Amino acid sequence: MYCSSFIYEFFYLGGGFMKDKTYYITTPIYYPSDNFHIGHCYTTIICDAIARFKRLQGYDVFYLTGTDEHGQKIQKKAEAAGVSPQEYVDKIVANAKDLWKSLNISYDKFIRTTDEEHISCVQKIFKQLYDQGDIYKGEYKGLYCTPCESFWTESQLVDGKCPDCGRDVYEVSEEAYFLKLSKYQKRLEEYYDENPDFIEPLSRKNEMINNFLKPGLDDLCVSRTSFDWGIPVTFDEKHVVYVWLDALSNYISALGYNSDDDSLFKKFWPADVHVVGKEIVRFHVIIWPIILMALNIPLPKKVFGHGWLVINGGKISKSFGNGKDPREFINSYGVDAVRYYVLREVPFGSDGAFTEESLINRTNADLVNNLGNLVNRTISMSKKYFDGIVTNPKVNESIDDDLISSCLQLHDIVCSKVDELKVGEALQEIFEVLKKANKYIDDTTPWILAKDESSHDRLRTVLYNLLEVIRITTIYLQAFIPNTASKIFEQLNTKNTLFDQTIEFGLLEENIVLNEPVHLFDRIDVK
Ligand code: ME8
Repeated sequence: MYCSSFIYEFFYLGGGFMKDKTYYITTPIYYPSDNFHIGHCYTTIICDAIARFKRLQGYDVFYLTGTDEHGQKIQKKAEAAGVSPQEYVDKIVANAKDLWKSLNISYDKFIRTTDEEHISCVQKIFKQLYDQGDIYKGEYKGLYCTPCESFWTESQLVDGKCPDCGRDVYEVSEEAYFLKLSKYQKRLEEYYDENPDFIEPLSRKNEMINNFLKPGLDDLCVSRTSFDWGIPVTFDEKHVVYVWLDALSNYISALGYNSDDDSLFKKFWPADVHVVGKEIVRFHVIIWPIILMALNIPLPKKVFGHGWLVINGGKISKSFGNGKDPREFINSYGVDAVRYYVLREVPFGSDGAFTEESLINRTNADLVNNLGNLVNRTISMSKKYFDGIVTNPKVNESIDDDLISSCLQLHDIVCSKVDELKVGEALQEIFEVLKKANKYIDDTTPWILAKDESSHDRLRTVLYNLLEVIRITTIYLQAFIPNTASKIFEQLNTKNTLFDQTIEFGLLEENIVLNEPVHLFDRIDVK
């Protein structure tokens, strides 16, 4: 007894040998039917900021993203392009990885549903669910468009015709396997009741209950025979696994579930949060939990459904063709301006308009006028008046107190905002403190203190306080705008950049010499 509890404490509760705090965060796996647009960047940047923040806090983080590569749509796109589906998706995945690199996305794994481990994991899941009676063979009835070779449901039709080509559709049926969702409905409802934070924001939970659970769940079609770009069902080879069972399983196949090495699964599952767009919340809070219940696996702790970036009132999307290549924004404004904009502009959970004008205004107001100005003024004055040598003779005045206490209060505020996934609000709080620091410069008038030798010690303290605010806020900013944060640390020349070193004011080392000021952001002219 003594021994086992000792082992438990040593290995799992921070004996230093193994990290005890884990955090698993995922984005949806996107369809590589076309190159990604700023909407995909939105989810991926938000998850990246949260993952980076958790790493700063000392969590052992696993950040997963990837691509959902099977299905009829991709098969058709590939045919139209005259290449095999695999060649088609390979090209888009290479482009996506390059995009994530240019946005500094720090994912731990990029899963592709064409990965061998994923395929074998899904095949085993399908077989197990079939063997235990949760999947059964039936008949799939749908409306078929012959020229498009596509099945549609009644609600997808436009004026009773194929939504793709506008031609007539015919009722047809095909043999298919189904997952018994209805069997698990009651357990799912109980799970929602017992875990009030499972679906966020709350409005999405009410929508799920009213629109899907109350009318009663229909069993889900999980295999198809009318196309073959999918994972073959091992015991009935004319069938391929139909999208959502394949796609959702990525969250556990990526961790080695059902493979020879499931150590990551043991370490990181259940996920702390699946972050998804609002249109796919229902798959994540109904189908996914039911698959997991059937497999006897714990459910993820949270599914967060965020709103959409919209242009002229409509969702930015591949099919609407209004998704500009995000690299154009990165090239014009810089990676951190794009990251900052998507993190700060839209309250997480709501829809928000994406306009280049608001990106420019946000960059000028916050990054140029506030952060850039503060860092540049402070470092330049330290260089000019004291050759960049940092000292603090502690000639304090009451005006310092508000700045110092606001800066120290940030720790709790920012941590709890990130825990609530309110990254925009976390940034807002940080930038409020930066604004106070700029005002502190205006109020303490260092250029006047500099004129009188007897005020030089006060001037040293003023500059020290400013540098210390910059040091502390930059520790947080590493999660959101990592390139800029490293440029600031380079100028500060400090070693005290750990997360825990935000809770004490005065840790900037005395007698270090600041490096030359570096311009952080250019003002952008409104077109
Ligand atoms: O749905 N605003 O893939 P998908 C905000 N493969 N986010 C947006 C957005 C916008 N305008 N447009 C896209 C799929 N997104 C499935 C997912 S998961 C097991 C399978 C983001 O390529 C948002 O996260 O259509 C949305 O949920 C996702 O991209 C949809 O990507």
